Amino acid sequence: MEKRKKIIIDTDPGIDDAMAIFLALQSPEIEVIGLTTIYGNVYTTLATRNALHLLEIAGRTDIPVAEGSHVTLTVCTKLRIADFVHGTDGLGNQNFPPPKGKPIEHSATDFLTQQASRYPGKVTVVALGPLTNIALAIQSDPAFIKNIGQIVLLGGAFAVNGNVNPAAEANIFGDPDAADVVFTSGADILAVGINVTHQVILTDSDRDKLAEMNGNFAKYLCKILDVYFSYHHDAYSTKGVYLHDPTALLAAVDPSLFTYTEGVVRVQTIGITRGLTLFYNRQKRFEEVTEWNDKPTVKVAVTVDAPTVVKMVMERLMHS
Ligand SMILES: [Ca+2]
Repeated sequence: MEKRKKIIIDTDPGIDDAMAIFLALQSPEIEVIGLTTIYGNVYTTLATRNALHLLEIAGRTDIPVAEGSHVTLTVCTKLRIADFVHGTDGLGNQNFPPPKGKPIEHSATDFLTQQASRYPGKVTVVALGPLTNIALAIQSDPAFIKNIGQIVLLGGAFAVNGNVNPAAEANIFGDPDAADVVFTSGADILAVGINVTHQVILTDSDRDKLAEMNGNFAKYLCKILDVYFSYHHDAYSTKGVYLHDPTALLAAVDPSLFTYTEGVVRVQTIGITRGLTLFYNRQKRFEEVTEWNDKPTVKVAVTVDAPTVVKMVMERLMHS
């Protein structure tokens, strides 16, 4: 049992976050030791409420929820909230009753640094929202980047257009300063961008199959997925939805489903390209000193075995 990878999911639930959380709980390879919350799809207060609610649906109230930052790393309160993608409640406008549980006393940042130092090298953070909490953990505890096993993050648009605007992907756009801190921190990082997750589509017919299942998770997800499917039909004309967060979660469960490249990533923090993730492949050695020099490298996912990812998502969420 101790061979199971310990996972903390940093999340802004969010419909695909809900799928990723359930998927994590259904994955025998990993042990979810906590959820930390962040704004993104909804404000942080609602993200915390939704995280508690999802654990109650799953019957896993033994898992602690630590509330994260309400503002960006630069203490900006003007946040971009994607409630038009996920519903105003973040969970498909179902107006679920409030959860009975409460978040723990510790902040997300404290929880992250404490767990990393308690199990050095053994904890993987799966970051499914803007990276504020992770950046705060890096800044508040110099040992965090050494103690944390790996940070698998859903973020960035590598050599493709973003999904907030042509430059930026939503999680990075949510807090570009935090993202740049994380990418240049020296921690072991695997970034899964929308160049990869846009290959992983849960189709309308997959969803119909899910609807026929009696499993607890399948039933619940079918209720909340309507809003998400409508948004995708309108915004992308796809016959399905992108499995952003579940795909990133599976990168922590089974990295062999992906190929990746390694290089330096910097994030644009100002101007019309704010939130742009720029990957330096190190194939040219530049004469002049650049902002990419002497920065640690990160892994960036390049390809994904999409059929297997979809199959795993379906199988694990069907049976519960
Ligand atoms: Ca998310």
